[in-house]
Amino acid sequence: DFPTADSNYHNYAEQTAELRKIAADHPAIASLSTIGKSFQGRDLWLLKISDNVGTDEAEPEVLFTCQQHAREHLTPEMCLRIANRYTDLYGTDAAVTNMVNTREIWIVTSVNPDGSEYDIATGNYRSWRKNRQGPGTDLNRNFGYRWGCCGGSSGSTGSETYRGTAAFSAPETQRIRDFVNSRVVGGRQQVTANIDFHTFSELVLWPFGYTTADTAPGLSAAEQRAFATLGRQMAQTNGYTPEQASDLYITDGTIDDWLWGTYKIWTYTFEMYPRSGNGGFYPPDEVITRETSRNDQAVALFLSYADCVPRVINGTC
Ligand code: 0X9
Ligand code: CA
Ligand code: CA
Ligand code: CA
Ligand code: ZN
Repeated sequence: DFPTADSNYHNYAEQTAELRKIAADHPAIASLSTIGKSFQGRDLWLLKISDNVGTDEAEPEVLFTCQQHAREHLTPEMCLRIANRYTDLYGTDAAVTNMVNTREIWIVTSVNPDGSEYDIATGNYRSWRKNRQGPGTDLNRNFGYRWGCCGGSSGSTGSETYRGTAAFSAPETQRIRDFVNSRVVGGRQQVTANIDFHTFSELVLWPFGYTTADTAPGLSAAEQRAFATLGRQMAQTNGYTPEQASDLYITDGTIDDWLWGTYKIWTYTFEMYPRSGNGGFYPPDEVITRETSRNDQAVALFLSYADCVPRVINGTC
């Protein structure tokens, strides 16, 4: 489990219990299901939050994903904070109520529960990043858009950025792919927007990661401007640095390139606290509330534009 000093972090069983409690306490607006199982057979939980939660309504769908990377334990806390806020504050906070009534919010609190449980199993952190399939695959290099194209991942099994044997060779990325594919209804992708939470460096990143070019096939200058404008506005609220993903370093096979490249889902990667420093993956549990609440406004702004992100540059949808 987590070291005693960090016991306020939620391990997998505690995340599961918290999600069940949220759904049980708010049955009209929250419902818990699973998108399938991890390599080792853990459920990948999916919480839906919306008014008339049992009905698939014609509302923009927004997906929040956390903990692709095992050791990034602050990120499931971020997803749980969103889940708690958008249920507990329903009916009292006007902005929350409005978003719950007009969006369908999907939350996956841990994409990589096998890796995260492995990371804490001995009571001493292991700095584990990948999933637990064989040598471990970096889930954020295993998605099937320009997989392995551009030197942004590794073919070596021992590498921290091992891309796997094929695109979507990891059960966990398959489950995300199948869920997102399942949201094509009447020929139209219902998910309009995603934030994928990571740690660390305090960044707001937008596509593409596979190329340093600002625009590319499937990413027009106007779309790039919308990405950058909303990215900068969100970064204004949390003090993160906004930039294109490839400004950090080239990556290929990441979730954001796949979501945008395949479906034009407006997707951002947030790299949370801290900005830098040793022990960056393991901030003490005392910072959880401060560093997750730091993103409340950015999340609210993001949700408010989920009906039409180009609106941020006076564009239309
Ligand atoms: O390398 C990653 O996957 C992310 N950094 S982390 O330290 N959390 O592992 C950064 C990914 C940035 N690139 C894209 N999002 N495309
Ligand atoms: Ca502590
Ligand atoms: Ca609804
Ligand atoms: Ca819907
Ligand atoms: Zn990460």
